[in-house]
Formats: sequence, structure tokens, C-alpha cells
Amino acid sequence: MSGRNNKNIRNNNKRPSHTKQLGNDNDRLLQFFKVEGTKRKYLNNEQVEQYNNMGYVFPIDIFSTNEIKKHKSYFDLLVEKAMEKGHDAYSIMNWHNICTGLYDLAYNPKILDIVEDLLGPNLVLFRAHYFCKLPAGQDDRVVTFHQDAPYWPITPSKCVTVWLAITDVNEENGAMTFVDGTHKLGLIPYSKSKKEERNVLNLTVHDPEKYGSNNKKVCLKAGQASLHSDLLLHGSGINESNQPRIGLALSYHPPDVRAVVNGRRGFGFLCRGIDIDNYWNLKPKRPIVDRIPKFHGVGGNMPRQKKKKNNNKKKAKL
Ligand SMILES: O=C(O)CCC(=O)C(=O)O
Repeated sequence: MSGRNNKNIRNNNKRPSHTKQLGNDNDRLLQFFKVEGTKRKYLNNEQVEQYNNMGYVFPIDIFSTNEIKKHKSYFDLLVEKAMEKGHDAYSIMNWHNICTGLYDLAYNPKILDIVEDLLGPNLVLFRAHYFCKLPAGQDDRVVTFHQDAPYWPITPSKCVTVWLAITDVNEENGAMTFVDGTHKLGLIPYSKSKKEERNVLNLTVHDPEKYGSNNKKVCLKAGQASLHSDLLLHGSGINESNQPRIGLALSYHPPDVRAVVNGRRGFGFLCRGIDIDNYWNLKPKRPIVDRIPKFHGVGGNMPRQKKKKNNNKKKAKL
């Protein structure tokens, strides 16, 4: 191997800086794509119109009380196993191909039918992240106002997030707030969050009221979901109740979206229809058991790049 290649290995081993990890905003087309067409499986015209006009729609009934109870029990066990390995209540992010119950939700046909109504018949699963806010006293973190698109190294901004309530969600326990119509504003200026903001994520849009005065609290019953565009401004406060508030955010995009950072296409899995360019990964087989990943410390919004073995590091120094 040439010295030059060794240098590349060394560079890849470094934890990418914020910009390198997510790509440059200028390399991405950040604009809202209106939902067209009328042939639908689940949503009615009014709901789609609301999504187009407001950038979100809720509540959407997905699971019955009994069904969601099972998903809650699954999460309770999963988070216990995760915590045993050093993870916290927000760490279960993009484990959908290694954890059975999460796989079943992320690739669930009912959920895909709903997303299909907004994005068409070909769908790529991009992220799956449980947001479990523990009661105040155990968890003082918030999700500061943000748009999702600047977090994601893909273009154009066509992601829809299904936020599935695993528990009831209300104003007291930290429901999200959506700011009406902000999905039409393109990229809203943001900055890296400061430690004192206690943000679960790491980017903040300050003064959200500058971008819209109509805020909606996303109150949901367990088993219902909200749908939001990746350009919608949203955030959530702390959980002031004495019970955990749990939601699962599942984000999807059509296959014509592209990764803007090398290697980042590894995050998308075709979960319905076809990908004519064969660009994204195929949906893997259902895992048989939950495989809890090693804890690597607190990270950003994306899984870490694989660490190269130490002997590469040694070579890189030569
Ligand atoms: O669960 C929350 O409070 C925030 C979730 C969120 O920001 C997202 O799914 O994009």
C-alpha cells in the first residue's frame, strides 16, 4: 500500500468534524417537495393537503391499544439491555437491522402504506431513533428547535418522518411542538448547540418565533403517529410527568435521493418498490435476536464510522 493510501486511512479513522460528517449545506437541495397525485392507500385528501400546507399531519391511527402495548414491552426490554451496555434512553438509533422488534416496526407494511401516500411506491428507510424522555429529575434534556434536513447528509430534502407514540404524549410529558408552514422556508439558519442547552441532538435554531407564530403541540395517544417533513421546524421540552415519554422516529425518502458524503449511502435501505439505479442497500433479513452494539460514548446524530484496527494507525504513522 502506498504512503498516500495510508494517509487516507488515517484521515478516515478520525471522528469526522460536524461539516465533514454531514456534508456541506450548499451541496444539498433543501426545499419542500409538494405531494401530488390522488391515488392513496391510507391518508385522505384533507390529510395530504394539511401535510402540504403545514408540513405535518397528525394524529394518524396506526396501532391498536393491544398492539402498541406489545411494542412498548419490547422497547422496555430493549432499553434495559442497552443500558446494561452503557447506552442511555436516547441511544437506540439506527439499530433497525440488528434488533427484531425494531426491524418489525421500521419495515412495517402499515407504516409503509402511509409513507407511500406521501412519497410514492418506492421507499428507502433512512433512520429509526427512539426518543425516550425519562421523567424530570432523571432526565433534564430537551430537543431544541431544529429542521431535520441539516442533520442528514442526503439531497434533495425529501424525507418524511413518522413519529410513532409508544406511550401517550401530552404537553406535560414533552410533546413535540411543530411550527406551522416552516417547511416552506428552505434552510433556516442554525448553530451548533451549546452544552447548557441540554439538547439531545446537536443543532439549534434560535428564536423559532421568528419563523412562524402558529405552534402546534403534537399530543398523541399511544399507537398514533404524526408525520412531518424534514424541513419543518420542531422541538420538544422536558418531561415533567413521572412516567417515561417514548416515541419512535422513522424517516423515509424515495430512492432518487443521494448521499452527499462518501460512504453515507450505507444508511439507506430499500424497504418497498424498486430502486432503478441500485443505489441504496437492499433490505436485510430479519434479525433473529437483538444484537446490542458496543457503547462508544455520546455521539452525534449518525452512527459512527467503523474504526480501523490499531495496526492501520501504526502504518499511517510511518
Ligand atoms: O422526540 C422528540 O421529542 C423529538 C424528535 C425529533 O426531533 C425528530 O424526530 O426529528
